[in-house]
Amino acid sequence: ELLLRDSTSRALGFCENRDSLANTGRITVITPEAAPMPELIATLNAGLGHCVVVQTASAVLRHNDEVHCADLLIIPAANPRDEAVALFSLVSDLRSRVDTRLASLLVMVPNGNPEAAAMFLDLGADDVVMQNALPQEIILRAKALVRRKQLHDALRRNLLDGLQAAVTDPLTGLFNRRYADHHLARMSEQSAVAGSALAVMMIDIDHFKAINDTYGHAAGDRVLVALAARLRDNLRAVDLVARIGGEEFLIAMPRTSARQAQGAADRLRRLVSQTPFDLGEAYAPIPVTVSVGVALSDEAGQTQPDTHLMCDLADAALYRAKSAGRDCVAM
Ligand code: GH3
Ligand code: MG
Ligand code: MG
Ligand code: MG
Repeated sequence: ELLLRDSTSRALGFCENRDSLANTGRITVITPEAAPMPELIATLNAGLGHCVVVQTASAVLRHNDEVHCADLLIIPAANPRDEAVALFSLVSDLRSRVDTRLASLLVMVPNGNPEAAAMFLDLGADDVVMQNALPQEIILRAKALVRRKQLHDALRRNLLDGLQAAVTDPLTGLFNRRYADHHLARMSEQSAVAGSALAVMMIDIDHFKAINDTYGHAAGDRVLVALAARLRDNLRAVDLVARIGGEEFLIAMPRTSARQAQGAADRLRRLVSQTPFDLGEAYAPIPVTVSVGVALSDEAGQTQPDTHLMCDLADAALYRAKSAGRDCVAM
């Protein structure tokens, strides 16, 4: 079955089906103009399975989302000179666009035109094949390029998953302590450059041991998850929120004055205490309070904030908030 689509049809159905196509890969032939190439398509479909899509070049460049799922883009040979020039710019466009730059790219070159072959490779084609090559050669090159793209995808996914796991607290999905240390150092550099103040808060749940003892450890975990979401949802995208201990959270807020930090800390404290945590039918809503310690960098911002010192100061402030009776903010 040949999927021939015009510039207005959508490729999404094709992409959703990607697992069933994984053996042969997702292959899109890009024609310089609207003309389909029955011989080439028949060759590819016979050798590769039923998975070849044809797109015109203008449609590919107009609709980003129609080709981003291709493993292999094949560009047939262009014989007239002006068409060849258009293909040079098509290839360099495909190489630079975010939705196509990771796809393998195979260009078919007019017979006896080694200059064009070199030019396409130089512009970023992964491989070239002469127009009069045997069908087996075209198929084998296409298969190798599909395998290479799928291997790259798998490696990239593993790498990204690993990076994500390395910076994330698995229970709450917040950043973990390791990432928080790293990110705080960057925030400190930025606040020194901008000459603005940085605020650091330590938030610790009050009598969390009693919550575990009363409702069970599983309920305690769900309180941690819900509280993490409540914090995250009520801060700016530029603010850092991390779970740095069992029931301890660190928040860092750039460009934040002492008054603003105090206000934010008290707003978060009330956000927790004013609405008990509803874990569903099995539990009565669980009342939770937190204590907050706040530290502020030198507001003049002349020197780079020492983030270790700021964390120690925020910890000391948290200790004072606990001593003052909990459910309060200390600076
Ligand atoms: P305080 O107001 O002084 O902070 O009292 P607290 O009970 O919160 O403090 P403490 O440090 O004595 O106890 C913290 C408790 O948090 C003890 C530990 O069992 C619990 N805890 C730590 N990590 C987790 C977790 O991941 N899940 C659950 N459910 N409990 C945890
Ligand atoms: Mg404690
Ligand atoms: Mg506690
Ligand atoms: Mg604690």
